[in-house]
Amino acid sequence: MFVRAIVLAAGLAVVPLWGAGAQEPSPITVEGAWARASASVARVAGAFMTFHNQGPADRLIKAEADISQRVELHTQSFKNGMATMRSLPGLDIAAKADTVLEPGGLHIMFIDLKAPLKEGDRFPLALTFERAGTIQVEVAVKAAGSMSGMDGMGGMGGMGAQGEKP
Ligand SMILES: [Cu+2]
Repeated sequence: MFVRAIVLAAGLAVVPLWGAGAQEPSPITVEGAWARASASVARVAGAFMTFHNQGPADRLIKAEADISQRVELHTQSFKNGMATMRSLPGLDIAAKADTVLEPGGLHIMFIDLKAPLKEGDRFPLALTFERAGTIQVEVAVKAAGSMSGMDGMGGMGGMGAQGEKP
């Protein structure tokens, strides 16, 4: 009974730390977070990035940023040559694998932008995972013409901060 009590206590001590996204290093890191610059009339923009997960399966359940009235998790698919998007309650993050958000697929959508996103801008984005807690990243805004985004962008400073606030 004594040993079991210690194990229980240790378990309880770890859970709140993870929930707060504090001392424990997150098993999830975020790389290359970028958003496409918006035309001055557009009220929406999408953001893309890669999640490296070294831990168990997780789920991205919330994204928050100050740049728009709403932030949603979206998936995009093509039907009869038309791109359609729909919002998801969460994005599944596979265990010990990379999950890629990219144009034409999964993305984070900013709806009712407060101001147009301009190339070279950066803004903070808070991502909340069911298990890993909240991770702060910095999103770099790239030219509206960055159609693929994933090509040749490696050295252009799209690396997001990870784990803790700057
Ligand atoms: Cu969308």
